[in-house]
Amino acid sequence: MSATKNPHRLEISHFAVAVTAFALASVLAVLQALVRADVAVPMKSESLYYISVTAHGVLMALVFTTFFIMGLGYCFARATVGLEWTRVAWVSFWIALAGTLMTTASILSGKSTVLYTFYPPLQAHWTFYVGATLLVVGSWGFCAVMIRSYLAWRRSHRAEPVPLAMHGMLATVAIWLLATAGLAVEMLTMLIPWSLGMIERVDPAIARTWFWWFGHPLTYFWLVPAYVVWYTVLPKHAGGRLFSDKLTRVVFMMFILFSTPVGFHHQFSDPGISSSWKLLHTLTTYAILFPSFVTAFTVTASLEVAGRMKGKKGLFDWIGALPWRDPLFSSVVLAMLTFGIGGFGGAINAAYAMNTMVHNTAWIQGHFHLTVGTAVALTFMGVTYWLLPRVLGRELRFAPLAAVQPYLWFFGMMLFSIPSHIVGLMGMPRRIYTAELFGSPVARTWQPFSTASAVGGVILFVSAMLYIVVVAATALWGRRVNGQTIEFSEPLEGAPEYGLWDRFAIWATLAVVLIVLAYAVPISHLYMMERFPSLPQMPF
Ligand code: HAS
Ligand code: CU
Repeated sequence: MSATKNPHRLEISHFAVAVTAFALASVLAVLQALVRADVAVPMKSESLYYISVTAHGVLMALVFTTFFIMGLGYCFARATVGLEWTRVAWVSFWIALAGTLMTTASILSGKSTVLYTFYPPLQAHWTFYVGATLLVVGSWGFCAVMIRSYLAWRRSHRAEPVPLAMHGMLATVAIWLLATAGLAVEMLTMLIPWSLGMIERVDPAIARTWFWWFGHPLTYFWLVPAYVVWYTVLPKHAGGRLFSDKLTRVVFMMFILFSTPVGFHHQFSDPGISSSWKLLHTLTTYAILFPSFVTAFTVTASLEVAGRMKGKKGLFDWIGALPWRDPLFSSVVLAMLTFGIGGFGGAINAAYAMNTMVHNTAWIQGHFHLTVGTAVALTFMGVTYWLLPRVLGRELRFAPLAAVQPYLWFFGMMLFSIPSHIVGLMGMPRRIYTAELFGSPVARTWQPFSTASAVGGVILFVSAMLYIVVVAATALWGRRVNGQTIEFSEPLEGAPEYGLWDRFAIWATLAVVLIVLAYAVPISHLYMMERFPSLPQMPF
């Protein structure tokens, strides 16, 4: 099979961009961890540190994830309902790639050091915002292709539930469309005209509100595709069955419903939003914990089923019967264990009063490296090992490296994140360059924790490089194999029936209603209050 004739070229191109972004961002990450531990890395400077943090955040959180999810979505659509509109998918890919290159160049030029949350009044060069917008426009093309493929399938399958993997990917699409509406308002009415000099000032409070309308569901845009793998691939791969198809559909629909109307849990300390609205967003945030609790139960139960199907009868001996050396299995289970801790931290963040303890401290970077940096990213690495033979038609090279890589990631991340949580509680701010804070005595007590985190960072870097080596070697020199197909888990209770949990339009409409309830009044308050918009600020 020559590369040009591979039927999976579309998916492979997306994965290639994702893995390249991941590799670049991993190099930046280890340098940052060393700077924080006060190690004399070459060309160490404040400005380079912040350029690096911006590039790392954008490449990991926005580029690696988005391209990986689009590639995975196309794979799952092709394997379940068939892929329509592939030409639109290709055009969208090139738009997203052009946007990514534009934003990356803008950051590396030093003119757009605004971190991955790009809060005004920090201002980036217009190419940063336009590039990011193009990435999103490309992702909308992906959404259109997924919806079109679903509708084409639905015409000839009127009373059937959509295959579960596609169900989860469609939930991802719905979450993304609702989320990016907020980002579009921020970009088009505020940041782009402001960076082009068409308006002089923007209001940081309003910009942050539109940003977090987008920013929280963004985290579920990352998480839900990982859950799709946990539910629809892992049980089968481990030799078992999915505990409940119906519960899984409930979970995906709950994510559509509750992902967006929670953004104020990132803005508890922001002025201009009354505490009752913040409390409402706390309550909706607690509602969104529910589908993750169900996931913890259902996926673990499915693994127990796998162990039992291998003949284990004791209370815990089924755990030992699971395929711990298999890189997809170990990646996902370690991702789950990590998410148990990250989710617990999330519940603390979401508690209106407790948030003041952790907000803007190193705790937050600890939290999101457990969630997006492991629950999601480690799942995606495991998926890569599973998918490469299936989409490239090549056997995994250096399989023993792939077997140890997830464990290294897990240990590295524990060493990185647990000290970040502790030192955050001790008061260390997040996003600071100088490890010693101009000789402050309290900052000295933080240093051992930053050093431990840096050791974790080095282990993570080694793990990331093992991943890159396996992927590159497989793509270039993997032995050709045929006949590896994408297969999904069978549910324990038999074939599912078409019902309420397949009615996307109902759940998406309810989601819009909830968003309006949660945001219409506080956003209109923000626009009606006397405003004090800000001139642009550049850090250097
Ligand atoms: Fe978060 C900040 C609240 C989940 C990402 N979050 C962030 C930021 C990021 C992020 C990037 O309420 C920083 C943004 C910035 O730069 O300012 N987060 C939550 C809550 C959840 C949550 C309530 N976060 C995520 C996920 C993310 C993510 C998922 C990315 C993918 N987060 C917050 C809040 C803030 C925040 C505040 C703002 C803080 C501030 O002040 O700035 C929940 O969705 C978590 C639910 C999870 C669970 C755990 C379920 C456990 C499972 C596995 C169990 C495993 C078992 C082991 C049983 C309830 C599913 C099985 C073992 C075997 C052997 C089988
Ligand atoms: Cu959030």
